[in-house]
Amino acid sequence: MLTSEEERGLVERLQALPLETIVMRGRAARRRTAHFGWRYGYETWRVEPGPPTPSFLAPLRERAAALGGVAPGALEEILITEYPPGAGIGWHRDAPAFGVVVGVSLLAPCRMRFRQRAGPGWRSLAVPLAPRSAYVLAGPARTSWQHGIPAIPALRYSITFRTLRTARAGVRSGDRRPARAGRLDPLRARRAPGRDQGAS
Ligand SMILES: O=C(O)CCC(=O)C(=O)O
Repeated sequence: MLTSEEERGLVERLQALPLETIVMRGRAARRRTAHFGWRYGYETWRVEPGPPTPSFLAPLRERAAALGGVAPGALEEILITEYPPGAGIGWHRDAPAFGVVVGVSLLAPCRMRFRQRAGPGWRSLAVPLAPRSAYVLAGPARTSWQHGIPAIPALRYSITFRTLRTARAGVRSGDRRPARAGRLDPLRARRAPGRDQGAS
């Protein structure tokens, strides 16, 4: 998706952004984020108008839109996430207010894991995310599978572009809440490195 030079340039820009620590259920996560277009409240589960998209992200949004099969302007929300070494993201589905997701992965490689209920347990699989690659979450991968990224040993950034299913401000959307793996399946919960969420 990107050359190494483009990746370097983007990372420099991302590092200059005012990234904020995520606080969920009163606990600070290890990853930091910035939202553009729309802002998702990790404590309120609300989607609200956010700051305008910086112009340096416009060319990448065009490429992401082509990959996701949507118009660039439809990718109304941009989420920048910085994962310091040791950070990941627990099992979740993105809030239902969002539609198609196109993600761009920078710096450290990682594995994106997916799981879906299958009888009393889970069916799961993992997809490697190489540096400078992109992925699309749409259809069942977006709506009926949860995803998560186990802790990464080195710095990684992701830029996720998302369409909005409802353009109303103040949409309350409870689905971004991380899955409580322990409540759903204690055996897997013990094994799942990404389940910590609040500490990710
Ligand atoms: O870092 C990524 O590529 C995925 C981020 C993600 O799953 C999220 O923010 O909901």
